[in-house]
Amino acid sequence: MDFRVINLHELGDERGCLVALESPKHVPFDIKRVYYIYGTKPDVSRGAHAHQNLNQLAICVSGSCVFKLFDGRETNEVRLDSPTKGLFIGNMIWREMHSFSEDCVLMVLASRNYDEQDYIRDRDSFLKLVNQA
Ligand code: T46
Repeated sequence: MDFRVINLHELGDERGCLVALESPKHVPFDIKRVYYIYGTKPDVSRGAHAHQNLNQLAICVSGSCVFKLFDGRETNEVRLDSPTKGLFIGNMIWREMHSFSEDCVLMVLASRNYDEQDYIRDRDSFLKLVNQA
């Protein structure tokens, strides 16, 4: 499955911490877009889609949440709970995010501009596409 956890190097001194993200040094694609998700209500699940052509790196810069990833065969769960933990997600991975903490700020770096046509939001269509590949 095209995902992996990337440990982000923390630069710190007596004043506190800093994480710098540069592509291609730390992020394995050119960054075209950044968005962040916060104020997610308790018990809410987000996502429930896949992307046809998009690489992303997700980081909980505050708080925590869980990504459930599915490639049509296997399911994996990754808990993001540190600003030094990045989750890279490639193409054709169905993702759902849940268990958001109240203070969660989920920042996502993306390789392409926003394009609704790139989303597969219907699970049956996703399953058909991955099973024929
Ligand atoms: C993903 C997961 C991790 C925009 O207008 N521009 C954007 O760049 C994005 C990301 C979203 N939007 C609009 C589209 C919807 O009207 O914002 C609204 C909420 O987006 P969505 O329901 O797709 O959000 P999530 O949390 O379900 O999914 C998001 C990303 O869309 C998706 O690419 O992989 O986070």
